[in-house]
Amino acid sequence: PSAPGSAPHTRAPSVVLPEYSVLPPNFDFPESRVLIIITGGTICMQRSVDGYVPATNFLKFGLAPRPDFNDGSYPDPLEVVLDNAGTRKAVQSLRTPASAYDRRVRYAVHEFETLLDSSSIDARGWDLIAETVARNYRLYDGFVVLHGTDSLAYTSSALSFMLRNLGKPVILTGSQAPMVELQNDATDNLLGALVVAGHFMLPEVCLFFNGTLFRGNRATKVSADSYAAFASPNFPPLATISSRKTQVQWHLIHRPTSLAEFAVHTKLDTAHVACLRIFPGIKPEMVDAVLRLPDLKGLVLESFGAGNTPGGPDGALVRVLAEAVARGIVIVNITQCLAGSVSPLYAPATVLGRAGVVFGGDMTSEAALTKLSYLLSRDGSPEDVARDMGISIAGEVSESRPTAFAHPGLEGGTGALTPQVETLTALGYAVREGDERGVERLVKAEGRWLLNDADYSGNTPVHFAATGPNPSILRSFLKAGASVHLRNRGGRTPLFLAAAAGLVDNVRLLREAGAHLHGGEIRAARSARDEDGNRGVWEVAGLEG
Ligand code: ASN
Repeated sequence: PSAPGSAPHTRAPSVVLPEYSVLPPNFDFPESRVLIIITGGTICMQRSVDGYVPATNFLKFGLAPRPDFNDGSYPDPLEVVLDNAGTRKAVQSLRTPASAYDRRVRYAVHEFETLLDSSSIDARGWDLIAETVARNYRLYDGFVVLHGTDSLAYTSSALSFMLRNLGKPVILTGSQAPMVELQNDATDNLLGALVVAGHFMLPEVCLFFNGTLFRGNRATKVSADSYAAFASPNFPPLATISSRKTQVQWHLIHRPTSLAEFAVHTKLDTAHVACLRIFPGIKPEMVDAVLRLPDLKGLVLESFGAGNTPGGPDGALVRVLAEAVARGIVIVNITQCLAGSVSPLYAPATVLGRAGVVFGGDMTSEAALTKLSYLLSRDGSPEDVARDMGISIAGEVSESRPTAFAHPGLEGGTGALTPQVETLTALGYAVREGDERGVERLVKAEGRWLLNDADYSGNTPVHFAATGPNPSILRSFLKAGASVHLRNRGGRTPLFLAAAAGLVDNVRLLREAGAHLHGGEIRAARSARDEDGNRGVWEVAGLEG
């Protein structure tokens, strides 16, 4: 026994540390497929004796050596469709490491044959981008376009009109400093664009720069050298990035609300339009000379403030403009201010309106010019073009009507509870019962969030309706702008589920709205067709891939 007062000699109890095991490098995170289309621009430039020039093979020199763009798994090649004949080529693809949303982006690259400084892009270049998106539309979940910053806002505006009934994200980006420079903005811009295109089913042409996602036809270049090169003064950003998360403003997202398949409109008429900035003392003869250019069909007039031009004692300038309108030239009045709108607030603008000059609202110069080129390239009278200039096609001009639906999506992280879960469950029940009134009530109550929201299995209301008994419920969801491209956790789209359930009316409706079987689904669809008795339904669902 130890002597009283003396403590027995003991060893300090050992602390048991929990054992952590890191995820193996080949851990099976879900992945999205993105095609990067490279047109040129500073982002892919290298130094030459003449200054920066675009360099080919960006995947090899710019992306493969960087761990943030290449997790080292070198996955199987991805296919890219290259030409009008649909020739497919298997190209090396790379994977990003898992994102904050536990998802990897697997991407392939398609480079323009001639890489451009974007100051040299034209309508033919826009066609090449649009056609590449169209040919590869079914193979990828989203698209990133690398482009110089100089004319980036023109291209993003033009594409927003050319890509009709777009259901998937097309994200344009570039940089002020090339990727190969030690300090650059290229890495963050491209990574941000890839994450947006690979994670969020935004059916818009967007411009991503310096941590901010802009609507493509609302953006404008505001700095020749700052990393904050773009702004969208008349429309809030669609998303921003903070603490590794992308905060999407789903209520601002523009969605196609007609049931129509994705289609491309090419050959914008940039040859017969001009843009003219009013300045104090501008001579009416000067404006007249521009308006008498051979074959001129449209003019964007950058006026003062809320749409005003110099009056002059005899109103000569207004007369010159009115005469041009009478000759069939469409003149669009926009403000040369960075923000705000033209309106008949002051007499000079009102007089212009009376002379037949179209109010361009709060459109940017880039949006006005490309929209005019787009409208002039369709068959229509000057009156049709003038009327349509004032109507929003792709969210380029503010109208009082708000967007109907939004999508809280992944903000809470994968699997996170959203406040709408209970409503979503109730909605799923009403859809399965074919209860149209019940559905309407629920959507009205939570409309802004509900239609593109997903339950624990990743099923959206469109998934429910695709397998539901009432096609008119499905139709109402599609007309309200719900996406047909969202895949559930099993990788299935609403179209696949409808075909598997043999519901041919639902299949037809979904196809009408631009749905198609996604890459991985096609093999499963083929074997289902060969096994079950519903062969016809699978053919309607489209197995051509
Ligand atoms: N001149 C370059 C271009 O637009 C400018 C840039 O990308 N930062 O191609």
